[in-house]
Amino acid sequence: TYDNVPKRPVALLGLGDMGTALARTWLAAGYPLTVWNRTPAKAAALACEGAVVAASPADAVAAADLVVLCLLDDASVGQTLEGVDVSGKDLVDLTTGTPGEGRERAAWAAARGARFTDGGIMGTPVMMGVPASGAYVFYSGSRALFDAHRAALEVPAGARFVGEDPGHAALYDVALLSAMYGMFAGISHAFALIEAEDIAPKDLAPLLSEWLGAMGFFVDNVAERLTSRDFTTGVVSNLAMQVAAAPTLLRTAAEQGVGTELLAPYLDLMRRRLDADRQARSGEDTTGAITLLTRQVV
Ligand code: FVH
Repeated sequence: TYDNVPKRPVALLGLGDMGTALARTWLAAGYPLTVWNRTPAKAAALACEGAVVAASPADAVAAADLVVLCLLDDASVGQTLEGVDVSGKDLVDLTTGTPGEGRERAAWAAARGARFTDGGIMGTPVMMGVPASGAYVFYSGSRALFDAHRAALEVPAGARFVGEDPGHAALYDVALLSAMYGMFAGISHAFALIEAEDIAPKDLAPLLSEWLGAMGFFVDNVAERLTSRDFTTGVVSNLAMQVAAAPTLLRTAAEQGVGTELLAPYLDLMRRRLDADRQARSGEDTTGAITLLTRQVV
């Protein structure tokens, strides 16, 4: 789509696993690329592939209008850019951080005369530059920056701009990652249950994938209930039944000699929601339990 767009230089600071993968996609797409990494040895291979290796963060920043950061955490971004003149630059921070860190970094950049867009990468290094992988990046902050560099930003992965609040890219990123870890926890518990039996993990795997896929409708159901604030059960089994069934899940774990530390917290949340007003809430689904997490019980 962008074959006729002039390829303006890109500066990339951070050559860990992800930074190196990003670098290779820009080199492969023909972008003039300057790189910097705290440990210079990690830049050697990229130099052979066509990247210019900067001697310092300041030299890297000076080499391009678009400056991409892909470092370990926000503290390392602060350390790397300490004392560097970023005025007039367009900073894109692909380092994973919190929404608050994104907002503070945007204010930090604005105070130094730079535009800022934060990014949250939804993908792994091997997925970069592979459109079929489905990887993409949430961006938020300066829309003008995003529009000006969209072609370059879409080289490693898809680009989804989620608003001018510089905290929102991180918020979407962490929301999806948090859900992923909840799913990983459930999957881990399921495999632990069969561990002591004559059941091969590969026999459970397709059943688990199929079931998790079938439960995907739950996401939209929760969104509808949170929007309407009507937690009455619709397509999901009612809370009273689910709380009544929970001990069976816990007793099964005990029978199998499996710890319940991954499973018990959510079951307990459902129980607490029901116990607070059993009569009113037995006909709800599980969505109302979210209000216990946000401490805004309705
Ligand atoms: N790898 C992944 O699967 C995930 C996918 C989603 C997004 N994350 C985030 O991307 C950031 C970078 O991740 P990474 O995989 O490249 O991480 P590492 O391989 O550990 O490389 C870390 C780089 O950060 C440099 N660094 C660390 N501390 C400092 C510092 N104080 N000052 C300057 N640079 C620093 C480190 O340099 P060096 O150790 O090679 O000298 C690496 O370049 C990250 O936010 C993920 O959450 C990746």
